[in-house]
Amino acid sequence: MRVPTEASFTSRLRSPAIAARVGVWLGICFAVCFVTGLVSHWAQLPRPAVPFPTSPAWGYRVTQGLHVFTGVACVPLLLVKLWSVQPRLLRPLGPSRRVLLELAERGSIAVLVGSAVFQLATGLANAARWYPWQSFSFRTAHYAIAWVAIGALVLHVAVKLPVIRSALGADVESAALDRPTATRAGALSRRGLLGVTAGAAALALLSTAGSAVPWLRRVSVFGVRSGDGPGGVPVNTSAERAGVRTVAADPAYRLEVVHGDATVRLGLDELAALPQRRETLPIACVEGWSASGTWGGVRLRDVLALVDAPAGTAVVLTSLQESGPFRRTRLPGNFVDDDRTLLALELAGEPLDLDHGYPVRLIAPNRPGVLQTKWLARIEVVDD
Ligand SMILES: Nc1nc2c(c(=O)[nH]1)N[C@H]1C(S)=C(S)[C@@H](COP(=O)(O)O)O[C@H]1N2
Ligand SMILES: [Mo]
Repeated sequence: MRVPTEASFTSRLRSPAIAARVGVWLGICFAVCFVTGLVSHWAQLPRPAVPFPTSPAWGYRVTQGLHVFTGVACVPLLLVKLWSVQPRLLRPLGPSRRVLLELAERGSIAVLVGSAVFQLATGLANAARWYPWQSFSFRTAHYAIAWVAIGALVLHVAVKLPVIRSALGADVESAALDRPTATRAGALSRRGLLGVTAGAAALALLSTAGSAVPWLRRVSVFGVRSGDGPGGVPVNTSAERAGVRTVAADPAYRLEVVHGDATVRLGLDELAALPQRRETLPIACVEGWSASGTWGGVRLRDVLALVDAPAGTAVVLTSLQESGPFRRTRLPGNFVDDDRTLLALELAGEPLDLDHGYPVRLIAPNRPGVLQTKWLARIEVVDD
């Protein structure tokens, strides 16, 4: 078998004209994905140095939807981009005084490609709720590698700026920047390939975005979650899976509210006797899906007033669920103080379904779904 060299690739489509244009789209999707990813990381910090805002209530729904769906759109863009530059990666190293420079350039490309593939693969697996890894935390790894990817991307764009500018400045079919052997007409024109690539990215986006945008639901064949589920809100972990079926349905259930030495235990009747509120707030999962619900229940502040909790203090919420990463969360003071933060007892005018967190769940504005703790057992005021 002959090892291919740069010269063995003869299609005119593998050109800087394509690489630069697809690169711009990929760069835009990557940048949106990076920034919204930082927002998501911030939203999930238990003790953020700068408080994550509680408004707008739908903010995280939008940023996380954008994060996942632009990430999905990156997949076809990255594949076409890699295909268009593949011959260049096989180019022999130049004269010795340039070897170091070229090694640095190729090294940065290897880091960029490796980290981009890692981000897209782990992100997709997470959005599909497939967790093949046990040995590392998804969030930590995805966050760390994001910085590697964005750093390598900025370096890559800086190094390629002259080529990018000439390629974008010339007509897409211009041969001025082509490799000498890239002369064979492809099955498509370059415009045609760009059209197909944009179409594939749009299709990838539309096929998943319906899990957040109701009117797209019917075209979203790959949307992980749709609008079905009790009260029009999908179920993430069921009560069965969380192992709480029996404890959650126990008539002896009491919600424990603790502040220092003060403890109150509230049954469902006592919670129902407190002033009832109604708020329309979304569940916005880190996996990208989201759905709005009208929740009824009591204000968290009203319940904390029963144990004389001062304003601005954080609470730790613990679920009846005995294990699992989402069983305990910390709710920062600005979320505790927000009037819209509820201990929900109802969804869409019906008692909360067992799978949505019956008897009591947290629902707060602009909070990642993963932190909207279900099947609450205990709320403790903390001062650290
Ligand atoms: N105790 C507990 N609470 C939980 C979870 C869980 O697994 N256990 N899943 C979280 C996640 S990831 C999401 S997206 C929301 C989903 O709420 P829903 O199933 O009512 O839609 O609940 C959150 N609360
Ligand atoms: Mo989630």
